Amino acid sequence: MSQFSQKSTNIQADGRLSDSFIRQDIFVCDQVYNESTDFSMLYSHKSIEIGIIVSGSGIHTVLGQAIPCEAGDVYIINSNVPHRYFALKEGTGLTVRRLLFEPRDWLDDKSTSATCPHFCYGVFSENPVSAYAKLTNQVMQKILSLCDILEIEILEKKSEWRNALKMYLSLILITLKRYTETSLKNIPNADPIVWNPISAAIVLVNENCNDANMTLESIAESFYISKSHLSRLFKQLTGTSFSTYLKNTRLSRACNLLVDTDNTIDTIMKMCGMRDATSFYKAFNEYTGLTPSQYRKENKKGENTMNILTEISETLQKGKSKLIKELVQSAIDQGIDANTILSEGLLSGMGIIGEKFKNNEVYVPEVLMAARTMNIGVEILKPLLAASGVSTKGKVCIGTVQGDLHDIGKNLVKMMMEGKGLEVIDLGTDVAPETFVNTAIEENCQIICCSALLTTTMSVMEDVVKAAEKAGIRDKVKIMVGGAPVNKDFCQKIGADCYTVDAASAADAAVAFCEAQV
Ligand code: B1M
Repeated sequence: MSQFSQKSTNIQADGRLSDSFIRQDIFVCDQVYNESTDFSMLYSHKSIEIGIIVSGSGIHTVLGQAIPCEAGDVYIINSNVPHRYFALKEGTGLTVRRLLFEPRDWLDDKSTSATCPHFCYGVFSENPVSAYAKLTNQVMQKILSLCDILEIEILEKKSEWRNALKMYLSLILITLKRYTETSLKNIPNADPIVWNPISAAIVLVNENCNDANMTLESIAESFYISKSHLSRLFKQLTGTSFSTYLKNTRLSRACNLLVDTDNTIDTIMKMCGMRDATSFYKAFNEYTGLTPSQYRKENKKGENTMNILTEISETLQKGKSKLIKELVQSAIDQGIDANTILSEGLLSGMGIIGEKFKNNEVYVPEVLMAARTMNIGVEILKPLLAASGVSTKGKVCIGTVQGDLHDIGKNLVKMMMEGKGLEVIDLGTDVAPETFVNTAIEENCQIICCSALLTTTMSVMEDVVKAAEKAGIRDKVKIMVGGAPVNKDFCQKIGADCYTVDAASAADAAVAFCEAQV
């Protein structure tokens, strides 16, 4: 995406949240900040935003003022305040976990009033624009795990989800309120008397920038203040003149419309309140360095920019589970083979997340979201990966060994085995050696399949072999092992029967075992 784009999905044109009254996402900010970054490139929406920097460091621009930020920082931004995160230099980025909500949607008027010290506006008692807190690692983990629960509530919409959301959001706010009181810096400190008309003017511009008749004068009139007073306040607070702000907001909207819609350039020009083509083309070129059609060509997703498999990989890394469904389906519709979608899209994204996780560039919440996104993508591929209508060739039990909670690989192995016509009993994760063995006895399984992802849990596989020997079933049951840290030597060393590197070969090997027994 170009540095001029400021798309924010789920936020409607009027700045409100579209499908849920709390929205949360994780995004990586890799666009580089430079001194000339202008005010109109900042986001502003009609909701309060909590931004948690989970990794990296960069610049947080609030009202055009650049504030350095790093992992562990939390910002709470009041409604309508233009702000945005940027990377410091090319190739670096910061990851922000963001929560957006409209206080009036979930609290009564009394609690959301500026005088109520407990809830969101209480956070802004010191500064109407933003509040800042530097969190200790422990508090950060607490907030992130509350966000995890929120995410699950939002996704699953459990029966009492609204109440649950309210409760978790309140907990987050109360914790943050305490920490912002001891905050290191408050940025930028704006006087409400100065800030409020400017905030309102910004909202008006954002909502009505398609109106070619909108002027500083008409806005000043609607607030019963003089044009020169508004103009002075605007420049003083934002560092940008009103006319530049208005023009750039229109151009920024034009950029988004060029990328997000197939409207003609003429229609887009009108939708952005630009009066005539000559001045639009000139201003657009000054703003982006490109003509509108060049801009569209360079930035429009799909055909010529991002390959869909790369997009799947990137979407998985960002943990966008809703979007992954559409992308995987559209890759299938484009005729891309399911195995390719799995390996070059989903698994490739998971590999990158794994590397970042190793290097402390992302943390458990991001990995969890990526894992969930992976599972959702795999669900769509499932019928294609598994050959249907094959009669049962044998029975196996499978699980991730005790102490280990990783289940993506195990689930893939299960799916592939089912696809090959095996009946699979899934024991889940954290499975004790005795559970594998007892299940094999009770269910008459020909194979026990053990998966492990941690070097510390690999040794449990040897315990499974020993437990099978102890129970006297070792000659009746095959033991298969797999998972990233496992290899052939290890398999032989512990006395297991078979190691395979991936899920497909595990399924082939299992079928071969069962057929040999018949
Ligand atoms: Co964890 N994690 N994780 N993690 N995690 C790894 C494994 C790690 C390599 C990351 C890293 O540091 N680079 C590292 C292990 C280091 C080590 O032991 N050498 C690690 C760690 C340290 C941890 C925690 C300890 C982190 C922490 O809490 N500080 C913690 C442990 C929790 C626990 O289990 N007790 C933890 C937690 C998690 C999450 C919960 C956040 C999440 C798991 C979510 C889930 O599974 N539902 C998670 C994830 C997702 C990963 C990575 C990023 C991805 C694993 C994965 O699903 N890969 C992983 C890094 C990485 O692998 N790049 C990492 C995709 C999957 C398809 O591959 O499972 O290998 P895999 O399966 C392959 C093959 O191995 C084979 O088939 C599949 C391909 O077709 N296969 C078999 C698998 N089982 C088989 C069985 C067979 C045959 C083939 O026969 C029976």
